[in-house]
Amino acid sequence: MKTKDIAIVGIFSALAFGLMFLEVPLLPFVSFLKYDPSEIVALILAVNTGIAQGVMVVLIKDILFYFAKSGDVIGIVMNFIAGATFVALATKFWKSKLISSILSVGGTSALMTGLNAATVPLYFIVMKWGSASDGFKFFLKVWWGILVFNVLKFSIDYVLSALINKRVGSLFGSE
Ligand code: RBF
Repeated sequence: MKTKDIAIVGIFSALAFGLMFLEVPLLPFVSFLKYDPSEIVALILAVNTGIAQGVMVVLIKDILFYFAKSGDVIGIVMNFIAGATFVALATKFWKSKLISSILSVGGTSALMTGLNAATVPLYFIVMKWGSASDGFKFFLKVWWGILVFNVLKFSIDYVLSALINKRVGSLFGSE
């Protein structure tokens, strides 16, 4: 990465970090899942400069948010895996919006729903909500809600990123 790339990653990370405070739960029965628009900033940078820069923005805003607000390792790691996977898949196939949107939204949502089978039981123990088996039973009840949350979150991110990028993409000398 050149000096200019590092400066841009810094600016975009600061912006994404700020946006992460806007987190809202989309579905009341899985309120530990929260939507915030910070991945939009990472995806716009990624499609204009490269996947590595976008993933760096997701990583830096998550580390900052962990220390500034959340203090929750499981939540922040899940947020990073979801954001990095989404940005990488969407950017890799960005030339075809149909393929890119289906692969990134579908792939990230399937992966995250699968990972939740393990992290929800773990989260139950950490939060003292119950045993791992209570957590797994809860997962079996709400797995489709977790899937819907992810599809909603990343569909919103994808559409807004594509729309905003149409207007600001030229600032990077592309699109
Ligand atoms: N974020 C996602 O984008 N997709 C997920 O599937 C997802 N699963 C999570 C599971 C658990 C148990 C926790 C605690 C968080 C998860 N998150 C997920 C992150 C969450 O939505 C939020 O961004 C973080 O907790 C930071 O506040």
